[in-house]
Amino acid sequence: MDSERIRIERTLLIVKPDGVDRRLVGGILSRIERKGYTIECMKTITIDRELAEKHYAEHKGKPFYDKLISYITSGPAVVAVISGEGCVGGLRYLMGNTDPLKAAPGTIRGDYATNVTKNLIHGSDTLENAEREIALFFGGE
Ligand code: D4T
Repeated sequence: MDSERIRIERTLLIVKPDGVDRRLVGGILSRIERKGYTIECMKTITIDRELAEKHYAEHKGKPFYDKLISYITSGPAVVAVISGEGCVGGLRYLMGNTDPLKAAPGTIRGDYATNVTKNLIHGSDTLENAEREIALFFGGE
């Protein structure tokens, strides 16, 4: 019934450089599509330092910040807008814990990663951040 439907949201997905390098893009996107979400648009880019610093502005000054920026700019990444019912939180569930060693089996990070920096995938954490990140990566397109 319509009243039980959760609202359609949009979120920003990044398959990070290790995911592209390890040829995991297709497998990750397949899980997201099987869940019922839609890939609205997608591109492969090498994220430059300026864009990385804007995206991760909230982490500036943290001990892992420099490593994070050099990793996310280290090679091609796949960036996509995903849509679907409750997909901001839903994609975060599919991704699993930020630290892949704590991510449950069956989640993307739980199944495919071991390292908190090389944790394969990013998904926006709130609706507000999703809109900000989509504008950052796809603004003007
Ligand atoms: P992202 O933003 O990449 O989707 O990751 P999360 O939303 O799951 O986690 P986050 O924002 O807290 O961390 C951003 C990014 O920093 C790396 N990181 C994080 C790290 O290298 N060491 C750490 O201790 C933490 C907390 C991993 C993801």
